[in-house]
Amino acid sequence: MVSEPHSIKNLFKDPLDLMRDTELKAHLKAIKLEQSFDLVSATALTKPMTIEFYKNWIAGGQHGDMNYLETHLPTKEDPTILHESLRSAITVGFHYFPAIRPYETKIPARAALYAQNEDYHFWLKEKLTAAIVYFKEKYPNEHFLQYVDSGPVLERDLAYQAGLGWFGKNTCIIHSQKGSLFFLAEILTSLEVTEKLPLHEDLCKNCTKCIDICPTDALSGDKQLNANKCISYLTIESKTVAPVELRAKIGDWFFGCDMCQTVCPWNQKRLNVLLPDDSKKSQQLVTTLSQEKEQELENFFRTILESSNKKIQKMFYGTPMLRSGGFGLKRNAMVVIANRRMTNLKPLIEPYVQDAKLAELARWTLEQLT
Ligand code: B12
Repeated sequence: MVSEPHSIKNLFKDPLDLMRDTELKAHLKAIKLEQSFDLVSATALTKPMTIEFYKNWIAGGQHGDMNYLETHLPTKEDPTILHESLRSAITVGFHYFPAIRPYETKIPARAALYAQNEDYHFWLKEKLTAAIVYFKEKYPNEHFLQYVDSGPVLERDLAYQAGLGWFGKNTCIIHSQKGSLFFLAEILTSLEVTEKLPLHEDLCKNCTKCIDICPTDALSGDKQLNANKCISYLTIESKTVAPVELRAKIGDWFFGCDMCQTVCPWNQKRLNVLLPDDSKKSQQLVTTLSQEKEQELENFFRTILESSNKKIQKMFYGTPMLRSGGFGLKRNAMVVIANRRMTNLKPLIEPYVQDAKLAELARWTLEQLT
C-alpha cells in the first residue's frame, strides 16, 4: 500500500550527508547548527506515502475520540490546502531526552519522558521561527509556515520521506543513530525541493520487544497502534475514563507512557548512558519507590485531589500536563492510586463518588483500596 518512489539505503546516515543539492544542504546545516536540531532534512510535499494507512485507521475507529484527526484528513492528504504556494517540507527532529527544557518542579508521578520538558509546542516553535528568519533573509519572496504536532500535517510521514528515520513497529520514527526519543516539527515552504533522499531502511527486523511489552496490547502488529488501548491516549488525549478492563494495565503511568520506546534497542545507547536506573525501572508496570518517594507521590496526589480544576490548570500552566486538564489529571491520579494501593488516600477519593464525571471511577478506586 506504500508507494515508494525513493530508494531505501539510508542506513546509519544523517540525511544531510546524503543530500546532493549543495545550496539547500548548506542552509539546512546552518539551521541545524544554530538551533541545535538533531536531525534536519527536506522533502517535496507530495501526497503522503502512508495516507491510505491513515484513512483505514480512522475508518476503523482506532483514533478513539480524537475527532480532530478526522477533520485533518483532507489537509493531511493535500497540504496545499493550507496555502496554495506550498511545495516542500523542511522537517526536523529534536530530542526530548534528556530533558532540554525541564520545568522547575519535577513531578513525583510517573510521566512520559517528553512530558518532563516545558510544553514543546511553544519553545520548539520559537526555534522554527528563528529558522524561518534565516530562510526569509535568503529567500525573501518565498513562503514559510511552521508546524509542531498540533497542525493538520502527517508529521511522521514527512519525516520518513525526508530520511529522518523509519516507521518502527511501535509506529514511532526511529533513526539508527538518534533512536526515537525526539519530537518532529516542520517548516512547510514554497521552495522547491526536487531531490528524493533515500528512505531509512526499516531496521526493526525480527524484533518485537515493543509489541510484547505493551501492557494494554495497544500494538496489534507491525506499525499498528490502536489508540483506544494506548496508555498515552488513555492518560492524555481521552476525554473519558478508561474502560475497567484496562485500568489495572495502566500501572502507575500518570501521564503518557514510554514503554514501547524505552524497551527499543535503538534507544538503549542514550538511555543507558543517561538514565541507568530509571530506564530499567520503566520496564515495570508499577514502579518500586523508596518510602520517601512514595510519600512525595502521596502528597502530590493529595494536592491534585484537593484542588479545583481551575487551580490545577494554573499549577500545570506551561507544562504538557495542562493538556489533560483538572478532570484528566484527577482521573489519572485515581487509577495510579488504585494500582499502587495507596490506601492513605481513601478519604480523598470518597467525595468524588458524587462527582458528575468521576463517580464510577471513584467507586472502582475505593473497591481496589479495600
Ligand atoms: C494522535 C497522536 C498520538 C495518539 C495516536 C498515536 C499514533 N501512533 O498515531 C496518541 C495519543 C496515542 C499518541 C501517543 C504518542 N505520541 Co503522538 N502524535 C499524534 C499526532 C498528533 C498525530 C499522529 C497520527 O496522525 N496518527 C495516525 C496514525 C495512523 O499514525 P501511526 O499510528 O503513526 O501510523 C502510521 C504508521 O503505522 C505507517 N504505516 C503503517 N503500516 C505501514 C507499512 C509500511 C511499509 C510503512 C512504511 C508505514 C506504515 O502509516 C501510518 C500513517 O502514517 C502526531 C503529530 C502529527 N501532527 O502528526 C503526534 C506524534 C506522532 N506523537 C509523538 C509522540 C512523541 C508520542 C508519544 C511518544 C508520547 C508519549 N510518550 O506518551 C506516544 C507514542 C505512542 C506510539 N507508539 O505512537 C511524536 C512522534 C515522534 C517520533 N519520533 O515518532 C509526534 C510526531 C508529535 C511530535 N510533533 O513530535 N500520539
